[in-house]
Amino acid sequence: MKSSPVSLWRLSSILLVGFTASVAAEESAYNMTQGVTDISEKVYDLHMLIFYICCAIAVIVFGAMFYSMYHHRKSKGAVAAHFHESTKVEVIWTVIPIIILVLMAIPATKTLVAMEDTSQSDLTVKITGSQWKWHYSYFGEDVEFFSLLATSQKAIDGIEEKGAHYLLEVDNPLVLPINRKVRFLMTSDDVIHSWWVPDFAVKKDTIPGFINEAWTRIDKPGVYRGQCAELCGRAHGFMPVVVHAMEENEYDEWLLAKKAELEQAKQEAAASLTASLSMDELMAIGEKVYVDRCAVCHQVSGAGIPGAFPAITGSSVATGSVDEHIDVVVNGRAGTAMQAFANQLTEKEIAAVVTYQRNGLGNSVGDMVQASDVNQFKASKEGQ
Ligand code: HEC
Ligand SMILES: [Cu+2]
Repeated sequence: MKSSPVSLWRLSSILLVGFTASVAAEESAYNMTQGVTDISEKVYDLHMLIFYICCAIAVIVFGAMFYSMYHHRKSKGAVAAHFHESTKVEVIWTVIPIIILVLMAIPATKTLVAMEDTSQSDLTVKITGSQWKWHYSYFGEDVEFFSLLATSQKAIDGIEEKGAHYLLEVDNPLVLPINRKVRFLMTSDDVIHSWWVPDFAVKKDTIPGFINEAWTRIDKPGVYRGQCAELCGRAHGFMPVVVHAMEENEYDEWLLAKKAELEQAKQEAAASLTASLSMDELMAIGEKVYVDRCAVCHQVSGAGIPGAFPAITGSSVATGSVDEHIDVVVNGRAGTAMQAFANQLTEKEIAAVVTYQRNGLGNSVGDMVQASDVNQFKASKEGQ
């Protein structure tokens, strides 16, 4: 029995070291990711360093504790000492932790300072959170778009099988070049969201009325996924972040193609202002827009959620004056979750979704709204 305390000590240290080593194993599912940027690497190293320091402290403190409890136990005839107020001990157990804390603060501060240094960036992307999607705008490039959840409602409801990237897939991912310093300017249209991509070690709140800065320089091409990390309302879990990191030349090509695509969409939208669509066409486009963009609040059936989101079925707006209906959709309702869709949807889409709300979802007003009506409405408001 004499060797017991020693083997106990040994056992506990073996257990701890074993646990630490397995947790530290590369890309363990239980550990932080090492990521694909210099900063994420630094954050990971910092995390591991602090973790090992904690482990060492735990081994020493618990080791001393268990050893004393075992070695000086009552059945062995140990008698408690009766000293207190030892200045020497108090100084030691104050000074040692202070030294440890200072030693930990040095690398932590270095990493934090590096994370905040957004200077000398090669490109700037403005990220705007809004319920419940992200908007990306490339500074000086005339490229901007919304990024919406791409997982189907059926998969969410469990009717369809859930894919590999369930709730972590979007229609338009943010595309970034590798090896270039990207500065992010982050803000929000409504409530506080947080743009988080673990692989970049970037996680920053987007706050209405404020602009926060962050940056990244990605080392490896790939698709990186993240989420909104700030509880932002009902569909908080449905606004993922997907970043497609490309080789630099690929990115340049993508940017050109995207510009051309957006330009073409603009021209089509302009052309559609004079086109007159049939009721069937309006309803078909309107239903798609409604399901994609409005149903998250007003529900696919149009029933809304009592107390939070008004029903469209039987709504006095959706069955009342067309102008007021267009007004709500174009300008939103200030101070509520009903956002202004003027810059999110084309005139054609607004016309279609308004028509759909008036003639679908249990309503049957019978009138049609064309893109030109929406355009006229906007023009009349501009003069005021
Ligand atoms: C983020 C949630 C949200 C989304 C998305 C949303 N709405 Fe709304 N909507 C609201 C809220 C909240 C109100 C009530 C505003 C108020 O209190 O005046 C509202 C009100 C309305 C009304 C007036 C209803 C009434 O009876 O007062 C219409 C019409 C409407 N929304 C149309 C749309 C359309 C069209 C879309 C999609 C393009 C859409 N909404 C998307 C939250 C939303
Ligand atoms: Cu959010």
